[in-house]
Amino acid sequence: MINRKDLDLLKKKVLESSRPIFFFDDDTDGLASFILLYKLAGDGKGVCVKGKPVLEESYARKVDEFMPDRVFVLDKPMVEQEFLDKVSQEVVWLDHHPLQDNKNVVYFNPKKGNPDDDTPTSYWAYQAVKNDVKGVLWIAMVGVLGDWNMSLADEFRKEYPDLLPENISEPDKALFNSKIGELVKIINFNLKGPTSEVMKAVKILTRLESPYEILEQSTPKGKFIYKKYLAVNEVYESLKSQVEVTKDRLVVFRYKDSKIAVSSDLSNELLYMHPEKVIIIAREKPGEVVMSIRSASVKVSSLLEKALVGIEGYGGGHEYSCGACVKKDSFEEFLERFRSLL
Ligand SMILES: [Mn+2]
Repeated sequence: MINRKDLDLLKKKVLESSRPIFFFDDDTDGLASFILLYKLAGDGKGVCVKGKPVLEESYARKVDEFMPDRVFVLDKPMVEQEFLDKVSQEVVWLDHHPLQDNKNVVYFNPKKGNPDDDTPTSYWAYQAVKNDVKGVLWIAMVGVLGDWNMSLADEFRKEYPDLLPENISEPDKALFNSKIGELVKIINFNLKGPTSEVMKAVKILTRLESPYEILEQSTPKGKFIYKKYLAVNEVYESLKSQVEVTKDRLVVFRYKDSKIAVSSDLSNELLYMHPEKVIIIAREKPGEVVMSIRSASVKVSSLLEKALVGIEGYGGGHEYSCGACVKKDSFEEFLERFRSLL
């Protein structure tokens, strides 16, 4: 866990910044972490870091352009040391992925206290700001649940019993069978597509006051977010309908780059529908194939590690849910190896 003293230090760092910049991961956990800290700061700029788990050196240019007084990195598993060395401002990094040993950074991670603590970034951001920023529990819940975690469920249920029914205690049930799960999907789909569009949606999301603005489309801002979701969902549903599930234990679905990356979402939903299968959703990009791999019972991250030996590519993640990228020419060989390991 991250103790109270560190959470207060994080809060102090945010409050003392008059012009902070926030680099956040392109999922609901990253986004919620940003919105929570941004609301505490009352000012600043958010940058959604898409596509890769690492914050690369090239993002130092964004820092030079904006000239912030402090830099925050939220929910990114890795940061290139060159980025930290280039940036002259203090960098504060809040994350919950496996511990890194970078220098020149103030690093908050629950794994420092307990290596098994996976509690999402937005949970810690919420604990840091909750006494100072009101009405943001639903945003924190969207972030935490989006990472398949129920840490805020009890607190949330008390305030929003209609969005999370009493009988739901598992994250997958909450994600696919409740209003708060629907909200996670809606907000998540607003993070898909071209960065300029994403940032427009993010700006609107920072200004919402209630989840019902979206769920009931009761304000123009809520309507905007819902409409973007519908457009992405159309692409998503069409891809989903093309997936063939046979007797084979391994379900592989390969699709071409359609500007919208939904592999992670699709693999999660397919696993929910077919919990006995091992799922690989592969998106073709020029020259490479990017995959989301899921299973409920097989530790796919160790299969992945073995299958990647000697192949041009990389990957990693959690035991039952991971991602990988291989060169297009190596994809078939990778698949063959993965299948035989399985
Ligand atoms: Mn996360």
